Amino acid sequence: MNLMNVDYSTQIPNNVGLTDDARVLKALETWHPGYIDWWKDAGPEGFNESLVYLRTAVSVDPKGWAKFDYVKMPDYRWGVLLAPAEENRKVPFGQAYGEPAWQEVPGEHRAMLRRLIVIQGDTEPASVEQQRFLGKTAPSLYDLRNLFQVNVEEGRHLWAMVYLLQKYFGRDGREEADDLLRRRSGSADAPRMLGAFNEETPDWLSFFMFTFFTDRDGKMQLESLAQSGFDPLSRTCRFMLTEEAHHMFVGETGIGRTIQRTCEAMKAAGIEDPNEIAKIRALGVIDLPTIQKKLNLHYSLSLDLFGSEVSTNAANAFNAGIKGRFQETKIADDHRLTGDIYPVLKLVDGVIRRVDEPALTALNMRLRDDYTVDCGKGVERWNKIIEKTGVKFKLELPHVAFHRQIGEFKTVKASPTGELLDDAAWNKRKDEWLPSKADGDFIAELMKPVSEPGKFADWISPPKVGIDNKPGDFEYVKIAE
Ligand code: BYC
Ligand code: FE
Ligand code: FE
Repeated sequence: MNLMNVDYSTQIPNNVGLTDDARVLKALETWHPGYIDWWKDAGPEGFNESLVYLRTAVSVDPKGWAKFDYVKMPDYRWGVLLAPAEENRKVPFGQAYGEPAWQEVPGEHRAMLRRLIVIQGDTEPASVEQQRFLGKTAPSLYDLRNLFQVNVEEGRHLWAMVYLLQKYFGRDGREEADDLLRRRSGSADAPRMLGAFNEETPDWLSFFMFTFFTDRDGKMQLESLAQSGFDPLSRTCRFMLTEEAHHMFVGETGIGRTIQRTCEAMKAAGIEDPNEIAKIRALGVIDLPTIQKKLNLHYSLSLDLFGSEVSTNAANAFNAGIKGRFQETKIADDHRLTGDIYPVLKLVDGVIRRVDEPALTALNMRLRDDYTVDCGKGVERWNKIIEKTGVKFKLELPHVAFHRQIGEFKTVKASPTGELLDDAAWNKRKDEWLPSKADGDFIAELMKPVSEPGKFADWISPPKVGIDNKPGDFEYVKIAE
């Protein structure tokens, strides 16, 4: 079989030869009903009978891997897809640098590898759970379809990790696979593993921020795992990254269209000052300072996903050849990092300072820095949209010490510019920097569903082009009554 193409003859579409792997096929088929139960219990509420115009992977050929068609979401063909094997691939970093990549789990790194795969797997269904109710308030059928596309693909990412667990981790892999369906975002007794995945995604502005900032953490983490010396993980993550691009597109264009609409409404009403919040809100659009607050929230929550700036876990994973750096193979150094240093922002005697740390323990910080650069480019593109309308306002990423729950700055309070504050000063000003209850109520009021083909809610501009080049009035979702 050509492993570029996907085998649809089994219940679980795949390009990993499941027809010849009875044990794993059986394990996945046994897991499948629980997954469908999870989807119905925790996935998009109220749309399981609707026909959604979705893309499904039919190949892993970068030149043409997807087809578009109407499907009911529970019938979506969630599959196990690995990017093509790279011939003679070598472990690209760590102590085993240059040795042939592993096709089986190295015994001594089994626990670490399992933990990373489980954490990665846990985030995927968590995001679907967080986005469960958004379908009820979608600003258009186009946006509704994009939400569902993201949701089914996050579901597929769970399948991707569950395949690795079932194939390579025997009995404990099976137990972990079951636990991935048992935990729930925000649950008191069985929460999801990482902080940001237990937060709410209450409205569409949050959804767009989440897909811009949190899916981008996904991109960075997948990029580092795609470097893994454990080849099946590398190939799995490489294909997931192909899908991830669309998730970040949804976030970036969603915010871009919101900004566009706000600025146009301000101009049309002759409002020059972006801080005339009441007047701007009266136009039925979201004022830019509130968008900045949402940005502050989602960026800071996502920074927490990188773990501590200084981490022996990160050093161990790198030494072991399990988790590399962003674009590891493009970096010109010895890929072992013994003796190297990296500057880390730390809190030293109550002051934020850059301190040289061993590069190996500073890997989380390095990945987070790469992430910040990537986020910054998107923010620049948003600012271009504002600038073009003539409105005087600039969105900015807050300082990394702002509003942190994990790492160096979790014990202090800092303003978005990185000024350290006492509790009293923080409490007095935090509503200027993070969405307040009143901001949430205002946004919630705007969230009225629009389900007529080609129509959009008043707070957001239409997209420039349709999905799969469809015309503006295309019926992306045929909603079942
Ligand atoms: N919340 O050495 P440390 C995605 C724990 S998103 C709660 O600082 P390490 C997606 C940590 O477990 C990408 N706990 O950190 C996006 C450890 O506990 P133990 C998901 C946290 O291990 C949108 C302790 O604190 N993938 O795909 O170097 C939609 C000290 O840890 C948190 C991955 O994250 C937290 N935020 O790095 C859908 C990749 N942070 O061991 C999907 C896999 C840390 O002492 N995961 N802790 O009990 C990893 O690479 C690493 O586990 C982390 C943490 C980067 C997350
Ligand atoms: Fe994902
Ligand atoms: Fe994603």
